[in-house]
Parts: sequence; structure tokens; C-alpha cells
Amino acid sequence: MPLEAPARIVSELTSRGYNAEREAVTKLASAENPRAALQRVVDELPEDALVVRTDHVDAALSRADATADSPGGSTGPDADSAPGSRTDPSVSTGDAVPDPTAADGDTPVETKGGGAADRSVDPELRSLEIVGDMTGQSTGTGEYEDFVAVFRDRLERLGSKLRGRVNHRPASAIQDMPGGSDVAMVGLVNDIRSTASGHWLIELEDATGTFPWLVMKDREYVDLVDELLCDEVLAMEGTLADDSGIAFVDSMYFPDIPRTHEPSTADRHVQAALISDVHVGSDEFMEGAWNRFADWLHTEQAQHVEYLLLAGDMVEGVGVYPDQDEELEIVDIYEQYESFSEHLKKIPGDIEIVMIPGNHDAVRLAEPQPGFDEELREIMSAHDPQIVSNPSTVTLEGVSVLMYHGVSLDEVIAELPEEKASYDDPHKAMYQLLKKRHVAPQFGGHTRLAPEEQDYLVMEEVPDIFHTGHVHKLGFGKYHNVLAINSGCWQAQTDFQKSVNIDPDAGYAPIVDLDTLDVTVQKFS
Ligand code: D5M
Ligand code: FE
Ligand code: ZN
Repeated sequence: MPLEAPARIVSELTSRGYNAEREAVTKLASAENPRAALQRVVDELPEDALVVRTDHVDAALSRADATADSPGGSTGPDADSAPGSRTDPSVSTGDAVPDPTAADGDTPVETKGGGAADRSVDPELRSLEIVGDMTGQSTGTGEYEDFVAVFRDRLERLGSKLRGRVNHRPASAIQDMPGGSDVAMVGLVNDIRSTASGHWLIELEDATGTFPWLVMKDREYVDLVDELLCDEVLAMEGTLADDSGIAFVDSMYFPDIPRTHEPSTADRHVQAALISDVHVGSDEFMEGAWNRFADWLHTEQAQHVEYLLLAGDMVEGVGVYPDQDEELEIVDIYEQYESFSEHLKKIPGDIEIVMIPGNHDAVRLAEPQPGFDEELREIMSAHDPQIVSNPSTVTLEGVSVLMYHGVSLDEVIAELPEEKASYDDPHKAMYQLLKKRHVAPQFGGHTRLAPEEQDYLVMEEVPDIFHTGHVHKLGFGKYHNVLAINSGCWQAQTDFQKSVNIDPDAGYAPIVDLDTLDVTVQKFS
């Protein structure tokens, strides 16, 4: 007998407003009469249920058996619709294995056989913790003092990673030291200028003032100068000029990730899908690719995917860029989130979802961006996602993932030479952020900063995984053992992107093994 495609069951349940656990879908798919079984399950669901669970299906199917087996059972409301359950009781226990490839034919990857029981997930084994969520913690008023405070905090915290490595002095003390002394300083990059003779003048600032440092053009580390961004924190070591008015740089130090960093891994084989930039509401939103992704998550091949991380730009938003309205399929921002929520419901109900906002989302643009407000949370509540600020760190079974949408990547790519950061290798731009231990070092450019009393954009702890999106390009790699993943998008090329030659990687889902930090990429476009 042909089995009902899990995909069709999922979409039937979604259209009735329900999510479903994967095993529940598997069981329904393998029922003798899936359509009738689904109807029975829905009829019997408790009023407040949002997710169809395995036990709901078990209960409904076993009642169908009992009715069919008992004399006079044929008078029961659904007895006719479960005729096979009498001859083959095993169907109601879910032992039969549905063939996911019998789905609509558009499942991207062939799946292996195996017992349906393998697909069951045990939420007891999971752990998920959030650190650094500043939602509801915003204290900044945007006053000058707030900016002073946030930069002081940045210098304090990133400086503490450097102070043990150099014998540093405050800017105000350096100018009083005798010419020719060995000196070191920890500070924020205040200015970067080239001199008439081709050397580089870098002004460092600390709480006491500023001091100029000269990088000679023939020194081997002159290469590092093109990586520097204003407002990043670093240390310089060198020799004071005779008049003590400037120092010649001998070495530069970045807060950086220690080379010895050993990432944590999960104790069992479990996977997370890392995606971003869904852009629901855009004419270019790739609904077909999204549906294939959601269908795939219901297959056995995706049985170990228990977490889904979404790094911003859930919807296309309204008024984000000039002329954006010409490419909107849904013009109302709330309707965009309603539609996004419908698409989220297609994701198996047992997958834990964590999301942060991006620059297209309906929260303040300045970073850190708080998680969505109550009204939007309510709209997206069906799948019960964890909604946290941009950036935030989520720890999945011991593996910490720093999630950041990625607006600063545009700036890193614009400022640095091609080989160090480009749209084709977005992970290399991420390496720079890791090296600077800050997700958005430069103030005053593309990336807007909301001053808070603490700099939430500092990478205080070393993450095991760094997950960004925004540039709509897929790329991943390791920097000092930290896995950096930029996750592509679900939006085909827009007119703007065409005009500037951005060729997006749309419809890919990078999947990370949390026990090994290996990455595989599933393609749905
Ligand atoms: O950003 C997607 C990518 O495209 C990101 O690299 C910024 C860039 N982008 C897209 N539209 C524009 C406009 N109008 N100006 C400047 N840069 C743009 P996303 O956040 O998804 O729009
Ligand atoms: Fe985007
Ligand atoms: Zn974006």
C-alpha cells in the first residue's frame, strides 16, 4: 500500500494550526488510513494543544483499534476509516517504516532505512542555556555619557585580556618617560593614518588620553595595519622616540582566541541546523526551498537534528532599504510575521528553536538588538521558539554558540583586503571579529550602536561556534578551533544585490554535529 507522504501530513496539520513531533508524523504516515487517523487525532486533541505529540497519535490509533476489534465497533464514528487495523495491529504501534522518498519526490537527499523507533527523540537528553540576552535590560538613553560608559567597559574588558601580556603604561604616563624607553600601551584604536613617507600612524586611546604609535612600512607586521578597524582594542609594544612624543611599534597584540582553545562537544550524536535570513514577505522568499527543508527535517535522515538556530532577518520587513516596497509580497509587517510563523510550524514540533533578530526585523536597528516584543512573540508562539537578543550565546549540550546577525561583516569586508575578508569567504571576515573579540568593533559606520552601560558586543568568553548571517553567503571554517559559520539565506537575488553583483547562497542548511563540530550542508534549492 502506498504510504502517505510525511510532507503531506505535516502540511495538513500546519493548515489546521498544529506543529507535530516527527515521530507523531511517522506514525500517522504509516497508519493504514493516514487521513482518517489524522482526523481522529485532531478530533481528540486537547483544546490547548499546539503540538501533535506521539502519545496523542498512539492514543487515537489504539482507540481506533479497540473500536474496530470490539463487537459492534463498526458503529463507532471512525470505524470505517480504520479498516486495516484489525488485520495488522502493528500499524497502530508505529513499527512500520514509512519511506520518506515516497514523499512528493522533491526530498533532496535519499534516506536510509531503519526502524521508526530510531527517530524518536528524548527531550530529557537535551540542554539549552542562554547567556548575554539583553532583552528587557536596556538602560541606555543615548546620551553622551552612555557612549563614554560603553567604550570604557569595552576597553576594560578587552584590555584585561591584554594587560597580562605587555608591561603597559597609561597614555598620560608614556609622554613623561625618557626618550628611548621600552613602552607598551593597551587602548582603543582612535585613528589610523598613513604618513607622507608611507608609514602608518595609529593613535591609541585609553582612559587617560591618547598616544601616537608609528608602524614603519618595512616592518613585517605592517601587514596587520590593513586589518585594523577604528575602536577595536589592542596592545602595542615599542620604543619611545627621543622627544617622547611618539613610539615606534615593535609588536602588536590582539585580544584574540588562544590557539590552545579546545572546544566543548556534546556527549551524544546530536545535530543543530544553523540558518538565517529567511526574509518571509519578500517577493524573493524561496518558499519551495523552505518547504523542502521542513519536509527533510521530518525524514529519518534528519532524525538527529534537534536544534534549529536562526540568526536574524526572519522577515523582509518594511522600509529597510530604499525602493524595498517594490519587491514586497506582503506589505504589512505583522502579516509578514504571521506568514513566517506558518512557515515555522512546518518545522517538526520537537525541534528546539532559538532565534535572534536582524536588521530587517521589527526591533531597533542599533546593536545590541533586544529580542522581539510581546506582540511579535505572540504571533510567533505556535512553535514556542526561544527569542533572544542579537547577539546572544546559546549553549547546546555543552557547546556554546555565539549568535550574531552580522551587519558588521559588510564593514569588515569593505575595509579589509580581499584575501582577508570577502563576500565569497564570509567566514574569514568572521575570523577577524574573533581575533578582535568583538562582534562589531567599528562605531560610526554601517553598524549602529546603542550605548548600554555594558558592551554586550564584546566576546567575553570564547565560543565553540560563531554563527552569523546577513551577507547571504554560505561559508564556514575554523579559527583557532572555533567553528565559524555564516549561513546563507532563503531569499533569491534581489534587484539591489543584482546591481552590486552579490550572488546569494540561497536554500542551504548547514548542519553541525554537536559531538564532533563537523559540518554537512544540505541543499534545498
Ligand atoms: O543584507 C544582505 C546583503 O546585501 C548584505 O551584505 C547587505 C547587502 N544589501 C542589501 N541591500 C542593500 C542596500 N540597499 N544597501 C546596502 N547594502 C545592501 P540584508 O540585511 O538581508 O538586506
Ligand atoms: Fe538578510
Ligand atoms: Zn541582514
